[in-house]
Amino acid sequence: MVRPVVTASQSTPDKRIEPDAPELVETTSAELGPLYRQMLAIRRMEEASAKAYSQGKIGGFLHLIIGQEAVCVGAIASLRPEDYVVATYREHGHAYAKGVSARAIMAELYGKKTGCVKGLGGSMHIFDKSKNFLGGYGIVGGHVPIAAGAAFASKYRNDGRVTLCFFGEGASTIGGFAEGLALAALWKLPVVLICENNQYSMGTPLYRSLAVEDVSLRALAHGMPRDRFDGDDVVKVKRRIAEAVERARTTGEPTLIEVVTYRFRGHSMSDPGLYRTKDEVEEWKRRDPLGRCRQRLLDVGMPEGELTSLEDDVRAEIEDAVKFAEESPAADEYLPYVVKE
Ligand SMILES: Cc1ncc(C[n+]2csc(CCOP(=O)(O)OP(=O)(O)O)c2C)c(N)n1
Repeated sequence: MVRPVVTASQSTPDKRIEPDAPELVETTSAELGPLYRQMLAIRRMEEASAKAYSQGKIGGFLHLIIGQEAVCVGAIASLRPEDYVVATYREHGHAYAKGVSARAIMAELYGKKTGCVKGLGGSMHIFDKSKNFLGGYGIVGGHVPIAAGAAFASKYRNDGRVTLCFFGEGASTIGGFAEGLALAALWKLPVVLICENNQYSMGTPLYRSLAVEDVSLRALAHGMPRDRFDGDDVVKVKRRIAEAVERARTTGEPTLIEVVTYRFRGHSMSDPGLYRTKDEVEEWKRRDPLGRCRQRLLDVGMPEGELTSLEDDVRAEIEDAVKFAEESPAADEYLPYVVKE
């Protein structure tokens, strides 16, 4: 059963930017090539970590983003290096797109000293201050006020930075989300709140957890601009998020954006995903954003040979990251761990 979407109240001005446009967004191979490279590297990194996890080389939980890569890659491509990103436990791809190396991420997953959190954070706590990647959080929705706080600091310092905050549709029912949203709107904080609606919170489909399935409508209660579109086309994601980033940077106004997407695998490695039919998963795989991006790259004129060498380069990068993680020393065993500058 799919419930009808409730329309916005007439008394609240709806600052939705533009209706969703189904047609392809114009691009060039110079723009699309690097985006495809990042999406492919994230896909290969996630596949390599799934393999290592099933071999017992990675402990704890492991939440993969396979199928959703266009969202973090497109969104983060609209940022400057000094901008901040705050994400959930499904954040390996976001960290990579923000500039954290595959070596540092993979070593962190392996619990090695050379990881970006010295092997003590693991999969859900990737963090890299030097790249302005502010985590990696395991408490659903608990990181939204943290993102509002980072944006508050930018406003206070007048440093012109923007914060992107990623979360799932399940997080939109949590108190931390409501508090972060309210403060961002009230104080006009330069933050873009991005709901990656992959349609399931663990095994719960969205129609069983949300009375109103359009998460972006929450913006209306706060007089905040909103947007909602599908996450199949990485260039579209980049363009639409860039509008919100620009607004945050120039006017300090926050935006709530919902990107509809799909995860191909279970919630985490221990989830066989029995709550979805094979047909449903196959249908979404057919519109795989990675495959579409590859085809688009050929369509806009990247020669096959160039594409193959890009893909070889990605394979080598991820193989190197795995080797690096395997050969690195284990994290220090004893806590409390004192981080020295
Ligand atoms: C406060 C809190 N409640 C419950 C959990 C257990 N939990 C972990 S992930 C998750 C589902 C969240 O779904 P969603 O926000 O849609 O993100 P997705 O995993 O789909 O990316 C839940 C309930 C948690 N980590 N934190």
